[in-house]
Amino acid sequence: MAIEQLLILIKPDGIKKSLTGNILTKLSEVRMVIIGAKVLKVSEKLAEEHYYQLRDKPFFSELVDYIQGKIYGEPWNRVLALVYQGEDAISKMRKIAGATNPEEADPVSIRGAYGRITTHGIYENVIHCSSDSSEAKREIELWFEPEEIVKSIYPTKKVVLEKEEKTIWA
Ligand code: IDP
Ligand code: MG
Repeated sequence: MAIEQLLILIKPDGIKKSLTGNILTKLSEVRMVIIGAKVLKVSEKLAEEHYYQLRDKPFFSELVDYIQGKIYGEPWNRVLALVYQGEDAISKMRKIAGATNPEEADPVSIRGAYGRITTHGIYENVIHCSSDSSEAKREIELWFEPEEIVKSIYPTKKVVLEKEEKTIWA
């Protein structure tokens, strides 16, 4: 069995329903370690890149709005992004997450217990969970900078940035 890492997102419906604690408790059952975590507002570009494999689906634009929390507005329009690592992490986490369609998901899985299908037909299934190790690598590299992860997981390189503007504490 391999040591794997994966991206978990607590989606805006999970944030709005105040499920962060419940979801983290559920995820902790399989004893993976958190190696990265942050809260962020999802840009349209990030949303589209994250779900690019679904770009031809009829629900794509609603899905892009959903992951940005547009329908909820402030202060729910954000996600909690986490990188977990551990033995066989992806299949273990997917099992606790449950099936994509919350109505078909095991009722004790996260999606089965907390998800719903909206009247617009979007599966609001409260978390995202990478589905294989190549998708996990693509997603972690999309959502996180190398220095935001407390372990070295993928190859990195050094670049010198000039004239880069940065906000620091005043
Ligand atoms: P996954 O999240 O279980 O990996 P994907 O097929 O990658 O499932 O789909 C990404 C997200 O798009 C789902 O979590 C769900 O929110 C939404 N979604 C997927 N398929 C459908 C569908 O048939 N109808 C409505 N929403 C869907
Ligand atoms: Mg997927």
